[in-house]
Amino acid sequence: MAIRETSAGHEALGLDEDDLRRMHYHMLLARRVDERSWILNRQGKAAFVISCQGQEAAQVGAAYNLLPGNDFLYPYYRDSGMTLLLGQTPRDQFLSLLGKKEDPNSGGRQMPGHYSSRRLNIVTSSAPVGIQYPQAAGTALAYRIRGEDGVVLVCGGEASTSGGDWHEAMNFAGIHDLPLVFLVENNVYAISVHAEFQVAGSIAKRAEGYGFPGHEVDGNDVLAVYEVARDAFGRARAGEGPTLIEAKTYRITAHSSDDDDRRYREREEIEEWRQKDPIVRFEKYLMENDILDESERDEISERIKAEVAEASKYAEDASFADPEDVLSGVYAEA
Ligand SMILES: Cc1ncc(C[n+]2csc(CCOP(=O)(O)OP(=O)(O)O)c2C)c(N)n1
Ligand SMILES: [Mg+2]
Repeated sequence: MAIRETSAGHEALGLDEDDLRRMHYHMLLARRVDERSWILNRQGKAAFVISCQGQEAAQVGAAYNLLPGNDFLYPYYRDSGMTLLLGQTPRDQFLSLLGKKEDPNSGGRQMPGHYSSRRLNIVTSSAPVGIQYPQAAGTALAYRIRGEDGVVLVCGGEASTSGGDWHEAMNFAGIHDLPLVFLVENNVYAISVHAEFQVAGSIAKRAEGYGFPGHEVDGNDVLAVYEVARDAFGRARAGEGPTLIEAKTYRITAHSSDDDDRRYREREEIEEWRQKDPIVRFEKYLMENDILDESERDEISERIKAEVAEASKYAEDASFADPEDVLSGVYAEA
C-alpha cells in the first residue's frame, strides 16, 4: 500500500494562510503545554504525564475536519493537540494535570489525558485501551437513526487495534455504513513493545476486510493527514460510510513519566525521528511558501510561552478537588 504524502500544496487542498497559521499555532501550543507538563512532573507537582510529542501533525491534521459542537470526538490519552484545537485551553489542561477542582474534564478526579467536554462533544475515555471504539460506533449509529449529519472521529494507538473492541467497532461500522472515521496513530511502540510484535500485517489494509477504505498516511505531514481525513469526513457526511486512517508517526518521549525508555530503544532511533519532527517540517513548508518568517515564528513562540506560563501558574495556584466530591457525577442523583 502506497503511503499518502501531501499530494499538492495547501491551496489545492482549499486551505488559506489563516488555516495554516491556526494549524501551526495549535501544533506548537500542544508541544509547549506538553513540555511544561514534564517540568511540573519533575518538580513533583504533576503525578503523571502522558505525551503528545511527535504526534501533533496527525492530531491537528485530522481534527481540523471536525465541526465543533456538531461532530463528536472520542480521543485517546495522547490527543491533547486535538482538544486544544477544538477549544480546550492550556489552563484546562494544566488544571486537569494537577488534579484541581476546576478541571473541566472531571473536576480533578480522572487521570490526565481523559479529555471531556459536553460543550465540544468530546467524550472521555476509560482506562482500558480501545473501549472508545464501540462507544464511538454507537454515537455514529445515533446520528444515523436520528437522521443528523454529524461525523464521529475516534482515535487510538496501534496497539489498540489488537483488541477485540476495535474489530467489533470496525465490523459494526462496515455493516451499517456509519459516519465514523477511525484514526490510528501508529507511533511504533505500545509502552515497551515494538509494533513489529504488536501488529500483524498492515492496520490500514484490514479495512478492506470490513468493506470500507483504509489509508496509510505520513502522520508527520499535517497537510497529508488533513487531506486524507478531509476525504474520510466527506465520505461520512455523504452517507458513504466509515474510513480507516493509519497515521505513521513516532512517540518522541517515553510512554509516560513512569516509563524509562532507555530499557527498550536506542537514542539514535529517537534522534532519527527528531529529524522528521512534524512541527519543524511544517515550519519549513510555511517559510518556503512565504507564510511565515523567522521573526514571526519567534514572536508566535514567545506568545505561546507566555500563554503556557500564565496557564500553568493559574493551575498551580488553584484549589485541589474536595475529597467529599469524589463520587459526585458518578451515580445518578434523584
Ligand atoms: C486493555 C488494556 N491493556 C493494557 C493497558 C495498559 N496500557 C496502557 S497504554 C498501553 C499501550 C498502548 O499502546 P498504543 O495503543 O500503541 O498507544 P500509545 O500509548 O503508543 O500511544 C498499555 C498496554 C490498558 N490500559 N488497557
Ligand atoms: Mg503506540
